[in-house]
Amino acid sequence: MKTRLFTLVLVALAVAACGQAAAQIPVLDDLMIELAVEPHPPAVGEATLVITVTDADGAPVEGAMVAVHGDMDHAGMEPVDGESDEGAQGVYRVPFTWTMGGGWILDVTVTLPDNRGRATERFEVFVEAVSSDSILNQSVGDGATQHDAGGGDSMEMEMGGGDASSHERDDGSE
Ligand SMILES: [Cu+2]
Repeated sequence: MKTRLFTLVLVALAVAACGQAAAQIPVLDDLMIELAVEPHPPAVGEATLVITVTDADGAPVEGAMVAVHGDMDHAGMEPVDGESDEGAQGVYRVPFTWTMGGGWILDVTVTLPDNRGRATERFEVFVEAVSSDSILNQSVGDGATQHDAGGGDSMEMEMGGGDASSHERDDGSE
């Protein structure tokens, strides 16, 4: 009985401490948080999350700290976290890794300088199971095994073998 009471007191203390820390940063509901994923469409492997933050007037929010917490929509996966660079003109870039294809849930938290405020926005992203480097993925553009994830046709194809035959000028200096 005595130990149980002791445990309860400890838990109560922990909750109180958490509440205090959170209360120091006001939650903002007028920040606009937008997400773009590079490369697009998202595929297993390295990625960059491009997050644009604007205020109620549409002005870019500078000097913020942007953190991303990613979970898959099924159990048993390690979450993936990322933190932004310093940002410029309200655009922040977060290096990220899609560790598996499927449904992802991203919580993007923006913290203003000097803890003046904080906002969190949730995004859902579908990630192709095929690596972005795979030849399977690169042939999607041919319509062979098209898997339309409902997005626009913004697939970027990288054609191998640079065209080295630049213009040969005949400047007539003979
Ligand atoms: Cu998974």
